[in-house]
Amino acid sequence: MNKTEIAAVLTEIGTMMELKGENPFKIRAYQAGARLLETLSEEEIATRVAAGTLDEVKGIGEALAQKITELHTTGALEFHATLKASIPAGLFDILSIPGVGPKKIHALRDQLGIDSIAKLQQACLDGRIAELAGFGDKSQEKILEGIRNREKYGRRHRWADAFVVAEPILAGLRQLPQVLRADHAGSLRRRMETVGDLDFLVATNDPQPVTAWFVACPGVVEITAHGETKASVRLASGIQADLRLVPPEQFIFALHHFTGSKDHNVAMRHRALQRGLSMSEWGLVPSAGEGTAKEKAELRGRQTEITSEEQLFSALDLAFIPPELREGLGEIEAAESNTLPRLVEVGDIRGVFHNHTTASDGHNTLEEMTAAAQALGFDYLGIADHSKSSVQARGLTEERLREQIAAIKKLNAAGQFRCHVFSGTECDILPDGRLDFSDELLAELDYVVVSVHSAFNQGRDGMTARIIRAIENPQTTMLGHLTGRLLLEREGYEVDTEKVIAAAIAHNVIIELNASPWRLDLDWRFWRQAAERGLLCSINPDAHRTTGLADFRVGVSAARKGWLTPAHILNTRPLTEVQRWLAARR
Ligand code: DGT
Ligand code: CA
Ligand code: CA
Ligand code: ZN
Repeated sequence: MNKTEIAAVLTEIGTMMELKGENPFKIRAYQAGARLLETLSEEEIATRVAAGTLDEVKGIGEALAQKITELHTTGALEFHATLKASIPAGLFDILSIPGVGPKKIHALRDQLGIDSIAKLQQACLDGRIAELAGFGDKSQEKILEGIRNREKYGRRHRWADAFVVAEPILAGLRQLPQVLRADHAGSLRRRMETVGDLDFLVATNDPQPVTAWFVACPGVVEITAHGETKASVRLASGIQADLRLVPPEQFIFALHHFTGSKDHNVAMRHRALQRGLSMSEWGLVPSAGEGTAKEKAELRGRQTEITSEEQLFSALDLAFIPPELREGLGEIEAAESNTLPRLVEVGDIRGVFHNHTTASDGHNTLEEMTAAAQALGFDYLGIADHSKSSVQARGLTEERLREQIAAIKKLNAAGQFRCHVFSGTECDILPDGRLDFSDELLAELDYVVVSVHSAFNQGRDGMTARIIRAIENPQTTMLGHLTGRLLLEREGYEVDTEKVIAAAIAHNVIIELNASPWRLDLDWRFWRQAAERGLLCSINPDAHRTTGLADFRVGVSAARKGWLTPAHILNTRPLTEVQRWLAARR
């Protein structure tokens, strides 16, 4: 196991001990041990495990050292497995509700015998939670809302979660000898931020073995339909998946149809009708009663020539519309006049801002993050650890930030990495709109991301004024996760997004497209108009570990849905241009 995986096990042990109401000192030892471990490099951990010197690290006792060693060498820990088996599954379910941590869950179980979400909901409805010490009316209401959201959100999945499930299934389908072509369709292909179910489409002349493979593929827990040309399953992750099978000459029409969206399809069919054609998942044929028999025969002949979506769009006198744009929001008009944007692509991104290290709540060191950024081919990496008010994220004090600035200077000067590192901060926007660090300190940085992490309930006007005040600060370079939403977990706070966008444009401040699959904030629906009005975007992975850097790709998908081109995005620019742009802002 690597250090991040080991740390996750230690943290989970701490959580489970808290659920059981065990000794707080012991609990803290595991939590602190997990954090400490992550500040060490992988090499140091490996060396110390081999030499048996882990317990010489301050904060790692003998018992902890032994457990880390067991995890590092065997990848498992009996103590952890036994502990997990002793806890009712319902308690873990309750953990997924915002606002109820392990300590509170222990109290709920201890005092009211609650060990499932159903019992918790009933206790809230009876008003029994409000009466408990440490809870009250407000937290009872919040728990109820959390349970309701869980039901509402439960039917959908974040895009990235759906994608990792879908990829191996598509790869498996493509390997079957009977499968001539296969692709994703639906919201996954359109790169919606959340996905209801997966849609697969296959071209084949021999469907039976393909459906047989699909309903038996790994992860299937239930077969909900199994017909000749269609099958549906439920997967272990809770995701449902549809497979449709068509003869090869229908593939492109079906792919277009099942990619959607419905609104896009309606507009396309309308356009086809205006041309005397009837468009469906089966094909593009002359509509009944129109055209001569010769014309119809000619069109049927042409249909067999349609083997790509480019050709399909072209048959309706349209430029190819990328799936991300097929939302019925003006893409057909733009394709008709050949004014579709040259959408940003993964390969356009030259570097990424807003990333965390072990200095705050990240899981990898500055050097590890830089090496990972370089391995992704980036020319630059922006570090932006939390500021001092974000205590729960171990935000940096002034002194520690100055140390980090010096460490980054040293790293750049050493020439160990080709990838340049920018010194930044993710500076808290305080409840009154002031920033968490002084102007003098902020001026020492290459760039400043400002974000709201506290006092979410100020109301629309209060929050809008607060954020705009932060935007007006001359030290601010970019605004982080504008609404604070966590997809399928928490709605954003109330804020007048349009006003904030206008203020950012007026003050030449960037708004980030936070590329974390949990956030994708600012939402793609705002970007087209905002960019037209002059807003500059930065696609920021908000990475908290080396693997999180790759999330920039999810951000590129959202940017594409927002009609953004490379010119709208700071981090498509080469290093020297970015340096010049940032310097001009300081
Ligand atoms: P989802 O699964 O809720 O995230 O969204 P989609 O877009 O994947 O929807 P889904 O799985 O129900 O259907 C896939 C596509 O098939 C959809 O985007 C468009 C097409 N489609 C399905 N039903 C209809 C329909 O009744 N009318 C039209 N025009 N298209 C449909
Ligand atoms: Ca779907
Ligand atoms: Ca579907
Ligand atoms: Zn943040």
